[in-house]
This record gives sequence, C-alpha cells and structure tokens, in this order.
Amino acid sequence: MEDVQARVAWLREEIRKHDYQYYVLDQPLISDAEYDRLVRELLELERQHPELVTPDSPTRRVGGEPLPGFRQVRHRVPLLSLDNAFSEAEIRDFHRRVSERVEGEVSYVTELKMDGVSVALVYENGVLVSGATRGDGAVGEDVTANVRTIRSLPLRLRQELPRLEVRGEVYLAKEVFARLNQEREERGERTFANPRNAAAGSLRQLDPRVTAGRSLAVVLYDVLYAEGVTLATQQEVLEFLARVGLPVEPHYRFCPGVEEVLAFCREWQQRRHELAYDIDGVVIKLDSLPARELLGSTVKSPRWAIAYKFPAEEKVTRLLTVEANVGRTGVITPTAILEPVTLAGTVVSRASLHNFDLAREKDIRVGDLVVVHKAGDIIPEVVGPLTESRTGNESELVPPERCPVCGSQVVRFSGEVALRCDNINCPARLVESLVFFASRDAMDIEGLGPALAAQLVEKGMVRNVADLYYLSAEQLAELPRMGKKSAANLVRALEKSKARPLHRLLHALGIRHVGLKSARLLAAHFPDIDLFPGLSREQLTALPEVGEKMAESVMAFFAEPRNLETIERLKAAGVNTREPVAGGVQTGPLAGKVFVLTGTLASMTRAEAGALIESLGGKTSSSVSRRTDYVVAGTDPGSKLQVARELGVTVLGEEEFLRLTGRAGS
Ligand code: 9MJ
Repeated sequence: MEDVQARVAWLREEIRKHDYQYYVLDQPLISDAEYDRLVRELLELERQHPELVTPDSPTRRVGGEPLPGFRQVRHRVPLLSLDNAFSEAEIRDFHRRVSERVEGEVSYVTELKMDGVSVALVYENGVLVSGATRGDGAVGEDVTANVRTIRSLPLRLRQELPRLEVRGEVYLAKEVFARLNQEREERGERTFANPRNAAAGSLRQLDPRVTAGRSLAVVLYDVLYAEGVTLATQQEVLEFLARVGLPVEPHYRFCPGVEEVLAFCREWQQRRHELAYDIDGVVIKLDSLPARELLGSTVKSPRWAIAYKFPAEEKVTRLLTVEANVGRTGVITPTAILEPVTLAGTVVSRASLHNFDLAREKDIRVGDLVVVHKAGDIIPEVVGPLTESRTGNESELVPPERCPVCGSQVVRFSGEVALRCDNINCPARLVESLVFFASRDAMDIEGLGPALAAQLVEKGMVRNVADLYYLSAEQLAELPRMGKKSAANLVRALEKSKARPLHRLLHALGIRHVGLKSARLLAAHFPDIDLFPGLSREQLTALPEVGEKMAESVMAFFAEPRNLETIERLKAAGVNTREPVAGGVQTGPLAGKVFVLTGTLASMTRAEAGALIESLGGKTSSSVSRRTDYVVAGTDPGSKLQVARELGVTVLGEEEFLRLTGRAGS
C-alpha cells in the first residue's frame, strides 16, 4: 500500500511537471504517448484505490454533474477595471498625471492586453480552491469547476503558500476560436462574435464537461493577496507568478520611461497578428508597487495603470458577389466574394456572412461598399454596408431555394438560422456521410475510413451510401494503396454489415437529431424501414423522448425522394431494413442484463459480442460497477476483471458466455 501511495505521488508530480512544460512553457519533454501512459497509470491506481484520490490530482480536472446555477462570490480585493487610452497623446497625458504625483524617474511595465475574461483565483496551501469571474468587480460568479478544466492552470502550485489570490485573463487561442465557430456554423448554431465572447460563454457553462471541450487558456498578471511574500515591483510580481508555476504572458517589458512605453505600443500594434491569441491593446502599469499605493484608485479604476487600445482594423472594399457554400453537414452558408484588400496582415478576398438572415438584417447587397474586419483577428467578416454610397445598382441577396451543388430542395429546421441541403448524397456531404455510415456505432464496416471514402467519391465509384454495396473486390483492388487482400477484406466487411439491425441503419443514415439511442427507440416501435415514410408528426411525437425537432427531421428525411431511392437500393443489395422483434429489446433472454467485456474472445470480436448481447435484449457498458450483472473475460483481461471480483460481480469465461447466449458449440 505504501508502494502504491508513493507511486501515485510520483505520478502526480511527473504529470504536473509535464503539464507545466507542455502548457505553460510550450517545451514538452516527453511524447504524447508517454504522457498518456502516465495519466492512464494514475487513473488506474486511483480507480483501484479511491481513498487516495485528492482534489488536486491532475486526473480531477473535470468534475461531475452540471451545476444548477452559479454561486455569487464577493472578491476579497475588488477587481478594478482600467481606464482606456486611444492615442499616443492620451498615453503621454497618463504619464504626466503619474509623474506629478510620484517623485523621481517613473518606470513602467508594459503587458500585452489579452482580449478575454477577467478572473480571480485563490490557492490555499498551494491548492487551487476557487475561481471566480470579475463580475462587477466587487461580486463575481463562482466558476471553480470550469477554471479547473483549463489545462495550463496548475491545480497545485510549485511552491506551497498559505494563501495566494491572483488575477488574470481566461482566453481562447485564435485557432481554437475559429474551430469552435466552424463547428457551430456546421451545426446551424449561432457563432460567437469574437474570442472574448466565446471564452465568456465557455467559462459560464453550467456543465464543466462542455467547458473542458473548449480548450480555454489563462494568463495571470496580478497578485491580489499573498501571505508570506513581499513583492516590490510589477516585474517581481510577474516573475513570482511564473516561479510558482502559473502561466504568464511572456512578452511583457520593463520600460524605464514613457518613450519606451510608446515604442512597445507601436511595436505590438504591428506585430499583434504574429500571436496565437487575440490582443486588443497594451496595459501600461507603474512598476513600483509602493508608488501605486501612493497614487491609489478612483472608484472605478487605478490611477497607476492604463489600457492602450489598438485602433480596430477595418477596411472598406466592394462586395462583388455572394456564393452559397455547402458544408460537411449540409449547412449552406453565404460567403462574400470581395475585391481583395489587406486586412490585419493578410489579403482578404472572401468573408463569411454566417447566414442569410444575418446578411439581410444588415441589409448587405451585392455591389455595396462594405466594411470588413477580422473577428478574433482571424476570421474575415463583413461588418455592414456603406449605404450612403449606393448607386441604385446594388441587388438584394436571395437565399437559394435549391442546393447549389446537387439541386435538392433547401430545408430550414425550426429554431435554426441555417439553411441546409438535406440530401445525404450531395457530393459536398458524401465523404463525411460515408465515414459516418461505416463507423463503429453505425454499420461498423471495418476498413472504410476517411482516406478510402474520399477516393471512392473522387473516382466517382460511390455517389451514395448504397453504392458501397455494389463495389466488387476487383474494382476496389485498382485503387491506389489497396491490395487484393484488403479489397477482399472490405467486401467481406460490407457483406457482414448487411445483417445489422434497423436501428443501426437508421443511425448510420445520419438523420439529424437521431442518435443511436433514438434510433433504437424508433426501430423498437416501427420495426421496418418501410413504415417510416408514412409516419405523421403525431405518431412520432407520441413516443417518449421524441420531440418536435426530431419528428420534423425524421419526416423531412423520409420526404426526400433521393433518400427513398437510396433506401430502395440498399434493400436491393440485401441490406437488412428490419428490427429483429423476437428477442427484441424488452423481451430477450438477456433482457435488462448489463454486461462488461474485457480481454480478447477467441470466437468473435468485442463489437460482435456486444451486438450479440444487444440482440438478446442485454446492454453493454464500458465500466464495471455494482449494477453490472456479468463481466465477460477473454484472454488478457484488463483491470475490469479485478474490479468485478472486488465487487462480487459474476465473471463469465468465453465458454460460459457462449452457453448463456445460446452459441455454445457453434
Ligand atoms: C489583460 N487584459 O491582459 C490587466 N490585462 O491589470 C493585463 N489586464 C489588468 N493586466 C489590472 N495584462 C487590471 C487589469
């Protein structure tokens, strides 16, 4: 036991060290795989010895259940906001005001101004205990569970101090912001206007699991309260923060006078686009902390600091035309084609208009002179038209009625801003649909991944998911990097997939809002695909768990003639389109039994064993708990077997499992 304790402590230290190297210093010392091994070992030990789990363990970043709301917290030290300066003259004014009150030479520290959300963090005895938003400066919201998910933020400091309160900025890197927005656009959701809004939205999620998926980052720049530490200058503050393991924005500079401050501002106004994150200015702070005391604050902001805001980068150019583009999920977005213009470091000739509603709201017309900027310093956007310079030759935007790629009727789901092409065979959507169709929870076609799907579409060999079942081994063998053997394997995998139950097929077709669970439910009530085209809204919404959205989407899917054609071709190829009723979900011999599989079975893959269990009414789970009925252990079982024994769960060998499922001897 002592050995385990020591190992756990060692693993935590190692992981903390590598987190710091990777997230804070950006200098990893080990490979991702080696790091993963450390984390997995720690997770395993903590699972076997729950009594050793501590809240500051690096495995405890994401907590459990969503919160009902945020608790309010009063900041011990108010978080003041800064006055702004918009020109060099205003910076000089600030310097003059400071110099009048402070004796001798006045020196500053300049910091890049992160465009994020201000937070206050509290560490007690070196352990992160609280994180709160700035709020109105006096009272903020408790977002501890969410700040814990920020990977660059240590849950334990490198130095144990009785109490430390720090202030910083939570932000999203430009690339993360762009990806997040792209995903939202593809799902037909509203996009965030800039990384700051995205960071604020992510930090204020009631479910920390959502926050964890947003890849937030943080830098600290102020010590609000520190027991047992004396700091005399801002430089010392930043050095101290870095020393205890907290991330600090590295480009800050000591400036002996106002001229150096101005040079720093000019330099970063030019260089801001080199950074991986958005900055909107420079914060200028008096270096001496005793001198700050002397200056004090007004009710609103300190007299010892000012935020220099960069001028917004906007350009005027002409909107030449608007293209409708079809994304991976069928969302159709308008893209402005612009007369090329240099903006924030790059030449811009296209800009997103996000959706047709928004473009219309802004009254953007083809031929307009428009103002463009970059959201989050990265995504070109049309801000709006210069209506006063219109000639009368401009034309209003017309949302397409048909998909520009395949000509299908465009649909719009209620509650969504996006227009969509709902034809699963639209070439723009086809590659992704194929990969999804073949994925494990869907038709589970081994060997059909993105690279192959792209080739099949490019070569015109597959125009819809049904075409997959008409491919011959000879045809496939002619593809680059595809030998005879893999071609034969793929054909075999396709053949095997034909027998999947209806719910897998429904899921595989990628009907919006119909996940695996809903597909099961639908198939249990309507066990033949031929029943679907005739279903009414009432019939669908009569089922528990089927809401308006899902009903609408199912009806739209089965109303599209191209989808019906695909289904006919699937049937003709011999693909099963029924749900097995005998031995169905509620009535099978394994009804209600929960299975966990571990190790390798000789007679079938784990996926096949899972399918077998499900076909007999049982359920599978990936982890062993007291609710598990059986653990099926093959050769080389993992730690699940041990857990099962500890919990007294029945363990079945392969033979026993086959007997239970009626497969023994087969
Ligand atoms: C940002 N946003 O990067 C301050 N800030 O200091 C930096 N904000 C600040 N400092 C005192 N680097 C109040 C706000």
